[in-house]
Amino acid sequence: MTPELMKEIYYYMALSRAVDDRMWILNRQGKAPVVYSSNGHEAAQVGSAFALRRGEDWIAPYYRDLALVLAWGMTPREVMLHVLARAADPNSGGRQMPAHWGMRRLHILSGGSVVATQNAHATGIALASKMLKDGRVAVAYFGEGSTSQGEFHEALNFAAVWKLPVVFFNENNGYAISVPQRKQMAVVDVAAKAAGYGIPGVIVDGNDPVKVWEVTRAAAERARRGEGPTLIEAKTYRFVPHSSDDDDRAYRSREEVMEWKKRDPLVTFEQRLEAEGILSAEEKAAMAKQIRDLVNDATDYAEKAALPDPATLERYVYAE
Ligand SMILES: Cc1ncc(C[n+]2csc(CCOP(=O)(O)OP(=O)(O)O)c2C)c(N)n1
Ligand SMILES: [Mg+2]
Repeated sequence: MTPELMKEIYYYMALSRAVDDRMWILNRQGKAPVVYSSNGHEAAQVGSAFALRRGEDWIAPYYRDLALVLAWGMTPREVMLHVLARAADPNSGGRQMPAHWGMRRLHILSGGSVVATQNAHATGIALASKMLKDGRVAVAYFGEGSTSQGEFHEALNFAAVWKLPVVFFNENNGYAISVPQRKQMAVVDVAAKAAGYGIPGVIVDGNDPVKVWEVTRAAAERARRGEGPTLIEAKTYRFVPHSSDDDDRAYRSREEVMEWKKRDPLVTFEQRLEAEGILSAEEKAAMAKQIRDLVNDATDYAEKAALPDPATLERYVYAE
């Protein structure tokens, strides 16, 4: 990976953390109804995004994927319009629940709230790509808890049999809201589930964006060669509660959170870039200022934007 790409990945990780932090403030101010955070998952999401053809391939994200959609090309303004449910929200015109990402322009598939369904959707898109021979790869993102759902298994099986150009990207943070992984499944690694479908299952340190980039690139290349899907398991951790409606003190110790915090991907990657002479103090400061300005601009822009007109309430619900 070139130093330029490392810096770009770092930039998007830092941008996401800053947008994320602002979303929580807006929530606590009573302005954003509910917040789902990618805080802690940035390396997995941004590292994988840059291994794909951003805006050209298809992604089927889930609610945890703020850093992913930012790295994919959604602007902070567009994110904030969604977070504050404004009429101009390009994801859904302020109609979907927050963190339900979807943009036709960027090939981000609109998802449902039912976890794991995006695996089946991405598999369907990959089947279309195979029929159209358009060379695109579809990537589904999902938590480890959702791999207990039927759609996960149906999607892997179908995609494997048909050798579809799809990548199943698991962000394993060890919890499904309050349920720890050991109560969710009897295997230690989600990647082990790939064997049941005859496809490769790859485990990667989800807090290292370079390693994530490498395995995602390999999986995308394999998919484009027509050799079929790969299941990637990026092991990571979320540092904040499941959502702004959750209190994680009820189910995990502060000691455990602090232990993982030592491996905060944003901090460790920054330290690495500095140690390797890739990111200077001046560049870091300039980036921080650029990000601060962008987040402030996006917040002001979205706060001033109009809410959806109540007269349009039934639009997209009933045929017109
Ligand atoms: C089929 C289904 N069951 C339950 C829920 C409620 N729910 C929303 S998120 C979530 C936890 C999912 O955990 P995981 O897949 O590990 O993702 P994470 O939030 O940890 O990234 C649950 C149970 C749902 N949306 N869909
Ligand atoms: Mg989880």
